[in-house]
Amino acid sequence: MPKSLLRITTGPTFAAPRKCRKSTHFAVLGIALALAACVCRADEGARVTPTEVRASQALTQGWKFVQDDSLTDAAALAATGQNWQDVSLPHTWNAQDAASTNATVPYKRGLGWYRLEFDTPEAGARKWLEFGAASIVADVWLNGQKLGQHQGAFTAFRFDVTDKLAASGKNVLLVKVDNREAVTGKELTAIAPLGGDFNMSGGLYRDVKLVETAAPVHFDLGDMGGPGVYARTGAVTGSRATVDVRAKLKSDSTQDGDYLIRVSVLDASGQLAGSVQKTVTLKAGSNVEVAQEVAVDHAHLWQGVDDPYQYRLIAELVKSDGTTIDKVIQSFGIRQLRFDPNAGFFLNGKHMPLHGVDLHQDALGKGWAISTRDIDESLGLIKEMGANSVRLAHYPHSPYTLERASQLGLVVWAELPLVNQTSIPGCGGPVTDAFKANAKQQLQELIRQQYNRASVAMWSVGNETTLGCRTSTTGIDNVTPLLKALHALAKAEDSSRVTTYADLGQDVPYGHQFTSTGGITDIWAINRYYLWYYGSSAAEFGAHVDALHAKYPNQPIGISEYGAGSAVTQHSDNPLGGLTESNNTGQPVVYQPEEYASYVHEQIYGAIASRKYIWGSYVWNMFDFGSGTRNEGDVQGVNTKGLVTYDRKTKKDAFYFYKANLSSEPVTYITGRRYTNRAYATVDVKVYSNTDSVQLSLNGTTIGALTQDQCTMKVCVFRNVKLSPGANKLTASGNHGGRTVNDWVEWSLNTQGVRIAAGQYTTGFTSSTGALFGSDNFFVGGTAEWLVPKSGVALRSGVPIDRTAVSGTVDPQLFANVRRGRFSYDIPLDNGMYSVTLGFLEPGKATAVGGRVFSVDANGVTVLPDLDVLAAAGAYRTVITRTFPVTVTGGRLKLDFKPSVGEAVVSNISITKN
Ligand code: GCB
Repeated sequence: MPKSLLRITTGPTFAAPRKCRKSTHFAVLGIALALAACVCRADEGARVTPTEVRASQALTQGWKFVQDDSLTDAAALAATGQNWQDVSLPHTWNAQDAASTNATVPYKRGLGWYRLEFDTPEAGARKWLEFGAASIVADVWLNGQKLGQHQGAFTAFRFDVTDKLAASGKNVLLVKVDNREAVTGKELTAIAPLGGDFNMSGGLYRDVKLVETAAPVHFDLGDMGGPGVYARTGAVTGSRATVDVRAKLKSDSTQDGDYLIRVSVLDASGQLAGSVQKTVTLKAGSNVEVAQEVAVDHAHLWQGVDDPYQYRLIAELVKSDGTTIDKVIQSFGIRQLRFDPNAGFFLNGKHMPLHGVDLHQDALGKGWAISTRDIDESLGLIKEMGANSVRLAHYPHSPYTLERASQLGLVVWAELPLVNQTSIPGCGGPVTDAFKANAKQQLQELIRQQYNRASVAMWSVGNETTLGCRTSTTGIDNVTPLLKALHALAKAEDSSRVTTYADLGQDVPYGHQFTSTGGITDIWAINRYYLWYYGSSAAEFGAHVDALHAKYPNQPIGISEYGAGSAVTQHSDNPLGGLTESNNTGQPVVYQPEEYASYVHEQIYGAIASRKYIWGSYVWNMFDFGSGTRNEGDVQGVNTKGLVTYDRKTKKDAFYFYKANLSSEPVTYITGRRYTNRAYATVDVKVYSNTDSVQLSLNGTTIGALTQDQCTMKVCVFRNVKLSPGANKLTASGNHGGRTVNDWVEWSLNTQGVRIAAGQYTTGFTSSTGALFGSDNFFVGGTAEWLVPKSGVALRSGVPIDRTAVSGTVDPQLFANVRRGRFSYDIPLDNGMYSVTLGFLEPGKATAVGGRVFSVDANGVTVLPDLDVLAAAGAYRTVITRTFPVTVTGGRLKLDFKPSVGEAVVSNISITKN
């Protein structure tokens, strides 16, 4: 702060809040710092009102728009916009191509031109144009004069246009918005983010306003898009709290003047809870920062979702005649945040593990041009699920989102858009000064613009910036210095909050040994996709987190991402039956059954919840979202890891797993409800419920009941439920303190016998004869395998993939996977006589005749002795089948696959009743 400009005044008398008279007359002290102050009691100064002094005109209607990469600045300035499209804000030209579930072409990244004619407002001393955001770079002209450029897609920026507005008649505002991709040699390489698994909608996707101040002296509108007034909780002692407030002032006056800066805190009912004031002399043209402390007795704390109480903080700039000439009004919560490396997160001293979700800012058919209703809908679903925190990935979200999160009590992780890379191309390149400067600028904008939000608990300086960066092999670490600089900058901007970071995969085996990021920020968090991109168990995940916790014993650790893709039209009878298809690998279809994702959430969340040192965790992601490079599940151009579909209409099963665990509302939810045409007559019915006990009935007949202690993590499983041919109505009734919460599903069974696609975790493949195959089920032991890997570690291993096609069958899909090893199938069947057909092929090219020999027993009797598939088929990946009769007497058929050389294999099993 330029303290030399701050002078104690010679004693003008300011009208003060009622009964606050004694210190309203200021003494001449002649020193720069100590200023006279007055603290008002809560019953005083009732005239402080939350009424705006500034005028503000929304510039959202009447825009003309053209997306045209070839238009030059000169041509655009000369254009009248006559043939351009009529649009209103928020707007993006990527509403369709970047936000659809069927994105077949890359979304358009280029130049968008916006033109608006508007009248000069009559009143107002200073006039500022305020842009909520422009993605990614905006060049702005007013009446042909360049106002400037803003670089960065997510933060607000303003221009003082007082002297550039037309004296009379229309003003012409022209904005060039550029969302081209960062490519070597192009200017956008200096702007974060340089990468990311999400679409960057181009356009003026938030609002634009013309703000008029009443006087030439005002709270600073030129402070990186911030409000100019910055408040934070000081001390909380007993029921008394102090609020530290910094006000930045700007004089655009030609004269020096004396002003009173009054800061008041109003409670939720509008009563004054505390007030303080100071006088300053503002020299013509100067900037001054004034720090004050407001005391609030009987402080009502902001206690997250339990009690998101907010005050209103009102900063007033008062002239010597008592007129309030500027006012900034901010919602404000009094709260204290603490992170402990061993005990996690505390809000106002109360332990509160953060159970959250990650959120992007897009919506189906809208991209980033979302409305406040869209935001309400998204946050409403997060609240409904019972989450208490949200990570606003991977960039600054809108002020409305932050305001609503604060109102709802959601603890917010706010993030700088530094994603995946710090240089172009990739990791080998140095971080340019321009890029560093831009990252710093965006971080300052983020912090200043969101500083006053009660909900914001931490500033994240980036996400996965180590992608592909192996300092050990490149000898270059272009991540650590930048993260350290950003951490230091965040602390300088706001020492009241912690910094954090979302790490890609430090110390994860599976080819993720990228540059380490632990130990840089105050707290830390890790993005980990065990059971999805890598890893085979939650125990493995847990051991990994424990090891990182031990490695950084003083740095609180959280889980910033985990999750799995899922399609609501793809299902599984047994999610453990096959291998995950985790990303697009050029395959025509990438199957992501909903039930597998539920399994991942149950497992990983279980491991998280049992570790008390983890300060918080975030599901990736609350909603499916647009990501151009993806082609997975039943959608294209979408990341499918949402707990809710892109259109917000379908809550996937996993949503209810969390709701049962997190919400205080009673939940009874039968999973697999969208898997209606069942492949198997015998099913395990899984109910998510937090009620005291759940009862299940089938077609009106009670099957059984489970009490909560017979369930694990609110997962209650009714085993071996036998469906009848045709329609089956299953009803679950949860009993919750005398209240009953019901759910029902209707499944049909239109198949007879049992058909199993071995090694496959997706159900519903139909043979050329119309027979329905369920996913691999009833197996004991063995390992699932693809013939041609579809994703995961196998694909990343660099080992060439053998794509030899399957021959000798019209149903190659049923032979795409195998179960291998020494294994059995224990299949529930009605007693009777059956015919069993097993499908085989030799999957491995390296196997020679005699290299794989096994026998198959049915209920203890060898039915296929010494089978050598390769010898029998005559060629590798050529199908053979073997059929044998069985008689079932004890309600089960046990098939044992017993290798004598190598491993046994099977591709599919068909059992039909004679
Ligand atoms: C991550 C990234 C996130 C991706 C996510 C995924 O680690 O931080 O941006 O979308 O993984 O789905 O792979």
